[in-house]
Amino acid sequence: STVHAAEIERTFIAIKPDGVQRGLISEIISRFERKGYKLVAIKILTPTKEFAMLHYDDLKERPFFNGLCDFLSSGPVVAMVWEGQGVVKYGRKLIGATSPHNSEPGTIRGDLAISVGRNIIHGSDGPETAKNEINLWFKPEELVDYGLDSEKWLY
Ligand code: 3AN
Repeated sequence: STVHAAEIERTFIAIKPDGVQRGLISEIISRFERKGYKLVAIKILTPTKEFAMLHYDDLKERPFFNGLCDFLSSGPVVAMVWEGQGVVKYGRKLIGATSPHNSEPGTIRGDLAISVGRNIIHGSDGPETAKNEINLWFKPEELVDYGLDSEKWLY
């Protein structure tokens, strides 16, 4: 079926410094790609601490906030935007529960991580957060457009 541009759902996914250092970039990308999602933006950068604090602003009251921001800004991060039907919610499913102790085998964290403070990947937790995070990390011109019929062979 034809999907109109306004309906195309996008989410922000980041491979955190531990995932990059452990050589898990291709493993993580391949899980999203094989599912049928489209990569519409990607870059690698080391965020500043100030930028990490903006990204995690909703967690600023939590006791682990400072350490979390130190960690996110400690090395290269792969920032991505993925697109496709249900990608926000299903992306969270691919990622698995926040604590790797609770994430099921078959999920990224369930298969690849053991510690909540080093859980290798971030994914937007809802459609509004996704929009805000995409705007924070990317300029509009950094996102590619696959066209209106880009999903015709998938669904
Ligand atoms: P998620 O990343 O699954 O959306 P959030 O938004 O609750 O989970 O937490 C954001 C990040 O904060 C987590 N990915 C994790 O790295 C870190 N975090 C969450 N809870 C803890 C905790 N109890 N101790 C240390 N870090 C934590």
